[in-house]
Amino acid sequence: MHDDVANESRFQERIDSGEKIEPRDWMPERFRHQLIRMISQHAHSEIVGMLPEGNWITRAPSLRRKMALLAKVQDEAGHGLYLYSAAETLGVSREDLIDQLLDGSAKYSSIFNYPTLTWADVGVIGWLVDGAAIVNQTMLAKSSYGPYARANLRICKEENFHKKQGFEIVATLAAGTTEQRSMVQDAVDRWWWPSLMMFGPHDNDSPNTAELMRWGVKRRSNDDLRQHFVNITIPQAKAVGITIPDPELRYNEESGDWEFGAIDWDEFYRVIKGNGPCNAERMKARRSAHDDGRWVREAAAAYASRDTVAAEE
Ligand code: FAQ
Repeated sequence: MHDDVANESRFQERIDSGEKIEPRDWMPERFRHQLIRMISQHAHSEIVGMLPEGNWITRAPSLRRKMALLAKVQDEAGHGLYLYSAAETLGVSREDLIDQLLDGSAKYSSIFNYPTLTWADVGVIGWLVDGAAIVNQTMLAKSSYGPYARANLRICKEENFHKKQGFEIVATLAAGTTEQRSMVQDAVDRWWWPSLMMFGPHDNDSPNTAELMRWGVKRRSNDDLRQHFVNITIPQAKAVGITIPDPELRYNEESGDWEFGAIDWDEFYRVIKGNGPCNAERMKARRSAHDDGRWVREAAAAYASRDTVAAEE
C-alpha cells in the first residue's frame, strides 16, 4: 500500500516534468485501463473509418482521384496497425481488442456511422473529418504515453496529406457547375455537426477528461479542441464559398473565437449507443471482412510457426 502511494506520486512527478511513460515503467492500473480504452477505440475508428470512403473507390471520377483515395484508405489501415501495436505494449492482445469491436462492446468514432451519399462526401470527409482528427491527434502526439505519442506523430503527418486532398476536392467542386456546388454544399450540411461531435461531449459532461488531463494523456479538453477546429475551419469555408449550416455562427472580436450553435447531443448518444444511420451496416462489413480473412490469418500463422520450427532445428 505504502509502495503504491510512493509509486503513484513518483509517476505523477514524472508526468508533471514532461517525461514520457514507457511500456515497462510502473503505471497505475487505471492509467493502463484508460489508455487501452482510448487507444483501442482510436484503432477501431481508423479501421471502421476505411468503410465510408472505401465505398467510393470504384466510382472515383478520374484515375488521379482514384489513386489518391486508394492511398488514403490504405493509410487508415496503417494507422489502425500503429495503434493496435501501441495498445499491445500495455499487455492486451490484438485478437481480444478485435473481438471487443466485433461483439459490440468496444466503441469507435461516432462519425463513421454516417453514409457517404455522393462523391462530394469524400472531399468533405478529408477536409472536415481528417481536419478534426488532426486537431485532436496533434495534441495526442504530445501525450504522456510514449508509444501512443509516437504513433500519433506518424499518423498526423499522413492525415495532413489527407486533409489537403479532401480540401482540394471541395475547392474544385465549389468552383464547378451549379450541380457540383450544390452537391458539395449538401455534403457539408450533412457532415458539419457530426464533425463537431467527434470531439466528444462538453467538458462538464465528459467523465474521462479531468483524469486524462491530469495524467497528460490529453493535453487539451474536448471543448477547447472543438473551438480551435471551428476557428481554423470557418476561414477555409469562406475561402471556397461554402456556407456553414449554423445560423448562430458569430465571430467574437474579444475572444477571437467563432461562436457556434447548440450541438444535438441526443443524436450523438443515439449514434454511440449503436443506433446511428450506418452502425449495423458498418459492423456487418467488419464481421464479414474478419470471417473472409480468417484463412489469411491461419496461413500467416502456419508460416510463422513453420519458420520457428525451422529456426529451432
Ligand atoms: N465517438 O469522457 P469522454 C479519425 C465516448 S480517428 C464515439 O469525453 P474521452 C481518422 C467516450 O469514448 C477518430 N464515442 O471520453 C480518420 C466515452 O465512452 P467510454 C477517432 C465517443 O476518452 C479520418 C464517452 O463518450 N479518434 O477520424 C466520442 O475523454 C478519416 C464520454 O466521453 C480517436 O479515437 C465519439 N466521437 O474523450 C479515419 C482519438 N466522443 O469509453 C478514417 C482518440 C466521446 O467511457 C477516415 N480518442 N465518446 O464508454 C480521444 O481523443 C478521446 O477518446 C475522445 C473522447 C476525444 C474521442
